[in-house]
Amino acid sequence: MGRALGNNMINLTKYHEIKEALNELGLDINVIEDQEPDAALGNGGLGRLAACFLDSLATLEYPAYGCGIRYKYGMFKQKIKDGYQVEVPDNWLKDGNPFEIKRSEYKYEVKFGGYVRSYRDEATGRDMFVQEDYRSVIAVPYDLPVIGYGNNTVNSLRIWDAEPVNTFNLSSFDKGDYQKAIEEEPCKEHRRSSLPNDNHYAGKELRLKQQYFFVSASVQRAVDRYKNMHNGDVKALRKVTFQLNDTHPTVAVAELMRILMDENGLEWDEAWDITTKTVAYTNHTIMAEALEKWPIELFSRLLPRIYQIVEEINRRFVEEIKAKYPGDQEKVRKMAVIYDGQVKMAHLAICAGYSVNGVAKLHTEILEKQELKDFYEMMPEKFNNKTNGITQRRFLLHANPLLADWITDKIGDDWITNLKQLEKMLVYVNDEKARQEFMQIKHKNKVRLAKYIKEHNGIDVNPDSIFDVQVKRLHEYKRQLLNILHVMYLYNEIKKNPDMDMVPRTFIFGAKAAAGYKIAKQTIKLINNVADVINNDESINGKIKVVFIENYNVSNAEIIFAAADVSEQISTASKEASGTGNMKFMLNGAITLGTMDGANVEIVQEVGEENAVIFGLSSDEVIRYENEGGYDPMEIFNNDQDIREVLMELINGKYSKEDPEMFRDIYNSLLNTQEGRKADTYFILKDFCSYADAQKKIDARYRDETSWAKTVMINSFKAGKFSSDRTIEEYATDIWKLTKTPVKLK
Ligand code: NBG
Repeated sequence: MGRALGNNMINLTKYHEIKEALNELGLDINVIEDQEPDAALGNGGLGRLAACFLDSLATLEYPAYGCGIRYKYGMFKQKIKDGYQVEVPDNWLKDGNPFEIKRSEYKYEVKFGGYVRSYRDEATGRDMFVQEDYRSVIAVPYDLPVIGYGNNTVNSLRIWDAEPVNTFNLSSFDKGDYQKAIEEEPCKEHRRSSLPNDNHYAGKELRLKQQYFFVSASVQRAVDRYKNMHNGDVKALRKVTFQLNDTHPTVAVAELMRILMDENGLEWDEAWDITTKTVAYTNHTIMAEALEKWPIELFSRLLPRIYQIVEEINRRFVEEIKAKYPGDQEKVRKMAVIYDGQVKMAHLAICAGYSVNGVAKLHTEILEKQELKDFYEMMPEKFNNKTNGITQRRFLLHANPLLADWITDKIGDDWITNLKQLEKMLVYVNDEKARQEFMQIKHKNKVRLAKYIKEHNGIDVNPDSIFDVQVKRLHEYKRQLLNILHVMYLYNEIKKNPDMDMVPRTFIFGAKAAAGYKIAKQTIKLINNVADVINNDESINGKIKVVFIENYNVSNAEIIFAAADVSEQISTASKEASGTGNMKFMLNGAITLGTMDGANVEIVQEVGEENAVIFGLSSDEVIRYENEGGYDPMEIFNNDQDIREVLMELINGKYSKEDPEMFRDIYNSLLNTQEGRKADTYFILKDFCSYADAQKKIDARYRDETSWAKTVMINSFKAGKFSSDRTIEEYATDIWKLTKTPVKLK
């Protein structure tokens, strides 16, 4: 979520007044805002997208809740020590949180473990199921108000905390197992810390526990609330949607079935009819390692009743597959919810959901043609695309007050709730004075970032250099490595040719690596070591500087986006489902240097090819190599002198005098097939030359001040499509089928 104070003042439309009042008191609003810790309840684009959606839902007055966990420790704080990432716990609640309201009146019990006892209910003649000998946790909600922009609508982000059950688990206690009953303190782990992986699923039991914990509580509450408002009638629940944000909350499918059948007495068919009209699924990645699959043993031990229900869903679904494709066992193997000893959460979400959407056009096409092909063939009507967006309230109005005020002076403030209005600014692209003003604002924002970098990293950067920025989670597919290898190459070029004519460039990185992701952490160390060598080499006259900004988070991101000239969006084509940083850079007037991946494709479509710099393999080419082979990075290494030189520097101690072997793993990952993983899985060497060319184009284009200003202004003013307001309107209309005028409930 980032910080709440600034955003709340903005959405109450009182930011300017409060700022002035504080000024009169001799207080600086920024200093006050800096006192608040970021609520780091997620870990990357997936979580921040949800935060933007909440802002848009409230602004558009749609009644919606965000549901999550009140983690005691959020995403770790990153310290850089000696060039290495060190993870420090983020105790964000230690001084209390003024932006939350505890709602003890909405407590729920969540049950884990034990076994399922069944009996026949003589009165109804139905088989009933009860969980016995379980351990339970009490889920207590805290509501964080989500304020709509200037409209008196306040929605809630509801995050669940875990408290111990007052009475001990009775059956353990009866068996004299007192020690067991008190020792386990089952509540703690359910909210201990957020899990730091982005686009990677580690299969930890804790994760499934946390998922069921908050999903069960949220669904129980939603059903109760609905019944309270509809005279106890649960049957019209289909008016509600549970929009599953990736597969993480997919256990909601079975939990809803359980609540409808076991607690409300519905028959399977009735419950299934409701469930399949209330659940919808958004897919956020095609990365194989991100797909959640739970071993049956773990799943059924932790959630015995839920497992029974999933088994029955699977049995019926497999029947359907067989009916549609008689004799085709391959289809069953590829599509079943339970197969090979595993429960496949994406398959559960698709088979139960009434909608399946991707998060950018290209991503949705890849889902339909590749990853989810069989499902698309069987139920094409469920599939649709909802290209991601960002909220301009945080990422322009709050993050970049100079630009926001300048725009408002020119066209009024309608853009705050209708970002397409920015197109009215396009007339200023051909206005010399306006161009100068735009670039002066960019310059001031670069000075602001330079100050931040000086204070936090102790490095002097030149605001007249090109600020070339890559900030996002560290992942091999995002290819921070390609960026830093190119910096190493450029450094070699300058050393060979000290008079080389180039615009000074500051390469800025910011990224957290998952604590257990070795090669990602090694990449951070490499960036810092390269920075150390280059920044201390006076012979290059400050032509390049490299900065790694510690602890990249929502708050410093706001400062970074506003100051960027170049937006690095260089993922291996097909791997980045959408990206949202790309949109934040664009909105603030940066040019995209990127591959044709994720939402970059649509950004280029909006601004025109001439207003972006595109390079590298296309997603089709990548997918073809992956399926058919034919790529050999060693061939490039052997034939390209510059690339070989750079790669040798990974293992000759140039950037690691104390230990020349320090970057051996990175070197190996590029050149050697290891443990079933192909050499250079992410096509870094393959794309290197075209990336270096693209970088040359950036240099050349920046020299032409007029045309550069035009380009970055066009980027900003054509960002209208990428407002999360547009995305949410699409969800509301196409998926949830909500009416345009929301009904105000008493
Ligand atoms: C991420 C993708 C991004 C995308 C966000 C939001 C996961 C699983 N996926 O490309 O990698 O922008 O989701 O959709 O974190």
